[in-house]
Amino acid sequence: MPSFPFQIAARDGAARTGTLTTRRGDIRTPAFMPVGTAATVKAMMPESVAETGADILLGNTYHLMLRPGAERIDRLGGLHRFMNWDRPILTDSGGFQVMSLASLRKLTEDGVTFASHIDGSRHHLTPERSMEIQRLLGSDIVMAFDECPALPATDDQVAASMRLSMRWAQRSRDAFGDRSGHALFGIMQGGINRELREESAEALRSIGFDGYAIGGLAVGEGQAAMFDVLDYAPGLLPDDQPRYLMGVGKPDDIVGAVQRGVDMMDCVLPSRSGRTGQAWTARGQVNIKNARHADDPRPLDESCTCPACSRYSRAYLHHVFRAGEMISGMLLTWHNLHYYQQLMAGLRGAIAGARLDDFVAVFHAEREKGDI
Ligand code: PRF
Ligand code: ZN
Repeated sequence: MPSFPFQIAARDGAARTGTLTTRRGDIRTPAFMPVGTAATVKAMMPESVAETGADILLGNTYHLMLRPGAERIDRLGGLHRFMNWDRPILTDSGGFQVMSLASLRKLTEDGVTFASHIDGSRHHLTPERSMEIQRLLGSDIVMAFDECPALPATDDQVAASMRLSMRWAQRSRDAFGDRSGHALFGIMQGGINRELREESAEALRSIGFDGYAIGGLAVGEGQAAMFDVLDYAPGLLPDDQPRYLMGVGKPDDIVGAVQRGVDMMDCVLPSRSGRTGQAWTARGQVNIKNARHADDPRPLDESCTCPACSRYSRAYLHHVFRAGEMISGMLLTWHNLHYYQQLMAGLRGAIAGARLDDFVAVFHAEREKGDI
């Protein structure tokens, strides 16, 4: 029995819309999860994140184990209480972040030893320790401990890495045990190789998880190669359980992934790009730094109801970005998260109404027009 009931309300082609029910509230799918790496979605109050329409946040084992420490968060009542977010939290398991952020990494069958990117201190992370950290944090959806090979990689390297991740998936399952009210998701690897993806899916299905993630994509292979994998990978996973595509993506990546049967996604893009002056709208990307906005009294996006668009002009957003004011990152992050959640709501409505193809056609046509 999966820990969380997953009710699929409607389907359109390979796409699905439904609800994942947790003790901390419902997650409407397809769902976009904002990233709250260091126990905060940067530049946002948690109640504002909820107002954008987010049902669930992503947290990170790697960052929180280093600072402020999982045992400390546990003593302070868990991550939800610590960061004042009472809805569901999914935590990534740490291996992927070690490989992209830490130095002096040493990978063995047991796990990975590394030096902190913050102070150089030495740490060891294993499937068992990752499960313990995610338990101490109080994570609702725990991710299995995996390894994602850096590109470029040969088929032999990708195969060896995937098989290690599958052995770690079994150890994650064993260490997680039986925790009612908490779900454990497995992570498929295998790069862009179909046989390896099939082998990985089979290994995960025979272990048995509450949901299944597709890892190892959006790591530099490009959208066409990613979509080629997504044409078959979701279909290798149980149809009646949630499928989560990790670290994706741009709005058009999200739309393509949902069309191919993905139920959940996360990405730093809307929050990170908000802090660098990039806004996402139905008309594509807007760079608020650009001098053309300096005298523009119009809102960033005429059709958007977020605070940045309903209360401020492009000229103001341009000014505060140029002046380095903190409200710049706050307003653009709010707008970007709002836009992403509106996109997800649009996708859910279109799937429910069996008009996803029309929705996607309009999505692409609007972007073709460009920002005015
Ligand atoms: N594994 C884990 N986290 C991830 C990934 C992965 O493969 C990716 C790949 N896009 C992002 N985050 N554990
Ligand atoms: Zn807006």
